[in-house]
Amino acid sequence: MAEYYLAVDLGASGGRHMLGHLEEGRLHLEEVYRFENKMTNKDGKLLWDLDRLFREILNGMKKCREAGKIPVSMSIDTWAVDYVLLDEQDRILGDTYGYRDSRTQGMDEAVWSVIPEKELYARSGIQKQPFNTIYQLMAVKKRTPELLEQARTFLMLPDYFQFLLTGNRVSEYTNATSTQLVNPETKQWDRELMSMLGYPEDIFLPLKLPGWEVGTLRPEIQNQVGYNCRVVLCASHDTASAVMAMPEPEGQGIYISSGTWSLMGCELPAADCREESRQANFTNEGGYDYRFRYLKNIMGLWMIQSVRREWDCRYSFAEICDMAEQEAQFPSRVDVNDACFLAPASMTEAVREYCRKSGQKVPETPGQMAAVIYQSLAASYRETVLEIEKLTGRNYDRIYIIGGGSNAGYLNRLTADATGKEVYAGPSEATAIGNILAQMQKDGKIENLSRARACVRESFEIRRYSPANHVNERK
Ligand code: LRH
Repeated sequence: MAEYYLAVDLGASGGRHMLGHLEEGRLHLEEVYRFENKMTNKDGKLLWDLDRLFREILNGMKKCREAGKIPVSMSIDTWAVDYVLLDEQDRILGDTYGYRDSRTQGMDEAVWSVIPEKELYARSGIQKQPFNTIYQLMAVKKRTPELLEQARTFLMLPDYFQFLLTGNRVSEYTNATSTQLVNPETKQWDRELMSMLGYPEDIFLPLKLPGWEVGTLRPEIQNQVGYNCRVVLCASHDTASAVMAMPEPEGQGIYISSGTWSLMGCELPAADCREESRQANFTNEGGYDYRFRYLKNIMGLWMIQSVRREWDCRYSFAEICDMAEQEAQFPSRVDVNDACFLAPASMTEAVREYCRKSGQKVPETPGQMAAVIYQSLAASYRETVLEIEKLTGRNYDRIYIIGGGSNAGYLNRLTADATGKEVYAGPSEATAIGNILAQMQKDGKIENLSRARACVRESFEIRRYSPANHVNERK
């Protein structure tokens, strides 16, 4: 009998339940449930609907029973930085904001008035993003200080959902580092920093590593889903799970975890908190086995997802790629990391406006719009490769594109051409795979990360794109 492991992978644009099991050393993956997700605009605030997300988590768990595939364990990962504050009765205090909400405007200055920006980076190794939890908490402190006073527990979103499942409160390390409140040397909460900022330190729980057993399902949950199973921590920051599934055993090479964001970087054994890294806006996120993801956030397929929604989802992603390819000669480019693309009222208008202001040709058709976005993303990948090579003093000959965005064949080719590197694309379900691999390692089914990555390479189709001559073949 196969032993199934369940990954619940919640992304900003959709969630999925994936079951994985091993067969003769290969990982088999099957999707049991999928649902849409997005931040909702409530009275001008961008919020997550956690009740709905939790119902969807349970819906997917029920599907496992219906399929007769009851997992031996499960784990949840989500996007980083967002969190809840719980009161003494474990009820959520206030709204659960999504990271694109503008309440953090000006909060960087407020944090830097306590600890200068350079010092904060040297101490945390985390890049400046307006939405880092450290700035979100400053917004709470400034606007609704009573919530911080009433708070008894701080949990990141995967920790919160796993608390609802098991009744046990646990804080997972990789996702905690995205708060910018963890020290990359001690790998523990930076309680001194918290107290400097006036954040209540006692609401932050001791950090636990992937593989930690959170508990089993509460009786009420068992009744609803029809079974019991263990809940185990994976690397609950989705990007940390995705990078675990890089199909290269030693983790050498540059990766792009491509989804709503493009997270581009390499793995380092220790955080690089030098001033040069800060200036290039590289981050050092905590990873599995205490490896560090030295990477940069690039705006990513969010731009394509947004224009697609504005076109009423008339075209599939594959069609959008094709239309862009037909407009390959369209000349305009945008800086994809410009703040104007983070949460615009209309993405198509934001791209047009950028082109207009910079004196470039304004894209009119969907094909032209997609061409501008894909080509601009590839240009940004090129710059980032140059920065990584300069900052690490190493040359890389390969780029591994993992995650849903690895299906964008046109972008993969553009990336190979723009960077001059061999591009290896896949697996597209990297995050769910990484999630499952952490659970399997806990159970001794797979020895270590290097074996896990070799298993990914042997189990999934990885497509190769060579620069310039566009060779596309099975590795
Ligand atoms: C990708 C991701 C990324 C974070 C962002 C908030 O889903 O977790 O690593 O920077 O969301």
